Amino acid sequence: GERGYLDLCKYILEYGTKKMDRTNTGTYSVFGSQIRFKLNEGFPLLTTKKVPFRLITSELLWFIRGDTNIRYLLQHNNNIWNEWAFKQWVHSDAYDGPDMTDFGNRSQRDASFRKQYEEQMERFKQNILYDDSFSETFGNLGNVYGKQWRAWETSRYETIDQLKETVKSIRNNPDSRRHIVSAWNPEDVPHMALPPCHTLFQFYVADGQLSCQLYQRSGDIFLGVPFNIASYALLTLLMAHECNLEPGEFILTLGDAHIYTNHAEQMKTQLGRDPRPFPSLEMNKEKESMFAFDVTDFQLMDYHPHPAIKAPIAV
Ligand code: THF
Repeated sequence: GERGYLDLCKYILEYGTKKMDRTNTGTYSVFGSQIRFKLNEGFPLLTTKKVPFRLITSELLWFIRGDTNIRYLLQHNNNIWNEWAFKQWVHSDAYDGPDMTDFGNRSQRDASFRKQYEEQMERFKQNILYDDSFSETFGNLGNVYGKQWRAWETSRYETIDQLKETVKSIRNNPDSRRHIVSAWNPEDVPHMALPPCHTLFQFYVADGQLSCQLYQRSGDIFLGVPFNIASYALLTLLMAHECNLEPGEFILTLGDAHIYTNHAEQMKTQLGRDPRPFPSLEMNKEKESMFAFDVTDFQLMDYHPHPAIKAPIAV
């Protein structure tokens, strides 16, 4: 169940160090922790608050496609990466609207600014969706997950499809200890808007079961981590399906695990709720390859969460 997640939340609130961060929001933080989920005991989508599963599927399929442009996400009404692309636009010479410096923090403090921000964001989304050249320039987040997973660039000007190589190695050499996909490309890091939080993952095969462990360098425990858990659990199910294995465990290992100070009240509300059984997930088994899956190929069953809890994302 989600006990491991809830215990970590409680621990961070109680013992976390108060620490400033990149976004100037402030966090409670601990370094080095681990949560485990047995994937045959249900699909690990939190029940102590409602987590929007459809956003998780479209984001994961976006990574798997090797796509780094938010247009695909917007076409699926998924807004979780907008702020990152928006930032590139409002800081460029092409931007002609009101000053959007530090929009993340200002839009929370200042209602009239918030209105301006929402107008500009709406204009931005329409441009991404319907203007090809605008979306090429400002919708692309650079060498983020999709790029590193599917087309890592080598010094010989070749590309490595880490995901397909990993499928091959799991199938041909299941006992290998090298089933690894790395999103952390040190050459690219200085040039990225947001260096990858999910740094590296490894698969492991034993007793006909496929397990996955993710090393996440930085985890936004309230907003991001519930997404990250479900996303990698889904990736493990897809990989197991593709390699004719049963799903084993998903293990999340966290570097800097933090609760933003402006999420603390929401976190306490969530901690006051009793967890319910995890839902189950049905996938379209007619599709053999994870590269062929579509958002409509997943069906979540028996998901009965407590209500959603709103919180602002730190940008
Ligand atoms: N930035 C920060 N500060 N935290 C993150 O977790 C994070 N991500 C991705 C990139 N930058 C990040 C984006 N992932 C939500 C969830 C995951 C995100 C971004 C935003 C979010 O706001 N979720 C809401 C619902 C939103 C909606 O319905 O549209 C929620 O209540 O869960 C780390 O992967």
